[in-house]
Amino acid sequence: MNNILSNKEISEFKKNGAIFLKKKFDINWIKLLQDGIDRDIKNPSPRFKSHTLEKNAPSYLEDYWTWDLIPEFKEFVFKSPFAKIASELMSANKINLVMDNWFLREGGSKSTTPFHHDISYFDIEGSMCVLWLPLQPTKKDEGVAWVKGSHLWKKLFLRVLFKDGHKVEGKECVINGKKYELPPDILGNKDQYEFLKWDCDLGDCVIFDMRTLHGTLNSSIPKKTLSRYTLRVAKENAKISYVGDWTSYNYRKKMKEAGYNNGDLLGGNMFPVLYETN
Ligand SMILES: O=C(O)CCC(=O)C(=O)O
Repeated sequence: MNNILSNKEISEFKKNGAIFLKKKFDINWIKLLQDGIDRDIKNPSPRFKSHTLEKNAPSYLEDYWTWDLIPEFKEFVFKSPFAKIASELMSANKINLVMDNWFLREGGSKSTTPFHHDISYFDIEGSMCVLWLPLQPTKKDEGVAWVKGSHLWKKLFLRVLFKDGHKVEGKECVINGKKYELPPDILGNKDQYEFLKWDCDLGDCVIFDMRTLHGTLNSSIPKKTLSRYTLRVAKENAKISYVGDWTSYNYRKKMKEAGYNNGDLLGGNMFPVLYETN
């Protein structure tokens, strides 16, 4: 199969921790995902939540791990070009699904995304990347910004709740030999960091390393409702690693019930193979 990406794009991803890709997803994929969100909102999973505290205010909504509940998401996960693109970016021979979710910020919502990196939210260790695919044209100050090169800091930061107030979960600690630190105050020290952010038309996307810090940089409030589908995948050799009670939320329970133990390679029903080289 021909490569989708150039060597330049792959080395930019490895160096910067995030890359903007133009028109890699056909409009039919975007429409399918919009339909998926509509279906999910009518019949949400138990994980669906609003991160907005103020009653009756425009909300910031999310559902996750719904690829096996929503047929539109399942089709995208298994058939879209993302798994092949991820294999090229991570020089992988095999790509497994980690988790999908979507975010929707209603026009007028004051809720924002805290700066965080996704690696701390998952009971998995290994090379992973994330697709961020806007489902409406999204200007660079309406979406998320990435801290350039932060995937190479060799740091792990405590998880931050997306709910308004952005509470940090847990205290600094060492788990399985890994040190978890308080996240840096990015917004209070913007001049110390270099940010990556892009205007996205329909079909454009950003793919980022699971360790790259990202969040809302600009406090402007979106006038129109904006949504995006995000999808996390792992390279071969990624393993289950339960990292302590402070990350324990409802998918951990499902993983344990399904028989996933520390050190198991990804696979099986919850983390199926999406792409494999011959
Ligand atoms: O797009 C958003 O609103 C948040 C995305 C995000 O932070 C993530 O997927 O980790």
